[in-house]
Amino acid sequence: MSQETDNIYAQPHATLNDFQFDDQVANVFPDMIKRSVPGYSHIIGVIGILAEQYAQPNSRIYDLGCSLGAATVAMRHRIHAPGIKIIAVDSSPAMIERSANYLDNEDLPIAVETLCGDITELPLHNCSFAVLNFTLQFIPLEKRLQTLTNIFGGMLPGGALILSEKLSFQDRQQDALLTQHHHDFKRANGYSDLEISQKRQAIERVLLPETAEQHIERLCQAGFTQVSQWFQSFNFASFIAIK
Ligand code: GEK
Repeated sequence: MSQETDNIYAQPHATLNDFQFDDQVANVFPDMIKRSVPGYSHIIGVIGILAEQYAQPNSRIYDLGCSLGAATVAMRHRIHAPGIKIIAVDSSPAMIERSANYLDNEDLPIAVETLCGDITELPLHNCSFAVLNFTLQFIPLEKRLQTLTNIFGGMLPGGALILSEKLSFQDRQQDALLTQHHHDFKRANGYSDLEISQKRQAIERVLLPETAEQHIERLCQAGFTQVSQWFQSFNFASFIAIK
């Protein structure tokens, strides 16, 4: 996978267009996400461990908004159950082209199918484990419940969904503090103030964070019976929801 450094916002941009998952972003994505999302590598590792636990023989696993397929790779290396197929889906052709190229050349027994498409319209079935790792935050608010209900509907009893998201907080002071510390994290990872502020402006109409309470309530509304937040670092969190 690409080793390129993310310097997309290092120089002043005359106009800041909305952030897009295009070729430029796909080329630097592994560096961008590791330096921007606290706990990202940890979450990817845990997704592998959980997939191993929840994968039911002869079922499917969905990596929804897979980007370059990091979660798929982690799961593929750990799952032992027979007859598993991983479906890795992303709406960005730039991401899917690169992930397909990498995943097709990995010589491992777990089958992987890559699909370029919109996860809000994806038919799911026979699913024992699904991953929304920092993807739901890019889905329009009005489509989020339907997307989760659809995942729940395609899931086998005992199946699990991992939902990781950037969070907002109802308490303004808490929101400001954790945002500030997230920026400290980015600065410590080599991003300048200009990069942080330009990225923030480019992404604010595209990435719509919600509170942990909103996520938990929606997961329950979609039908999941047991919902737990298992991870948080500053304003980034991950939930597990079980059918
Ligand atoms: C990882 N999960 O490395 N349908 C399909 N894909 C979508 C949609 C949609 N409607 N909307 C956005 N995406 C990955 C990281 S990145 C998170 C996920 C981030 C895709 C989008 O193209 C992008 O690749 C991904 O969701 C979000 O574990 O960049 O913060």
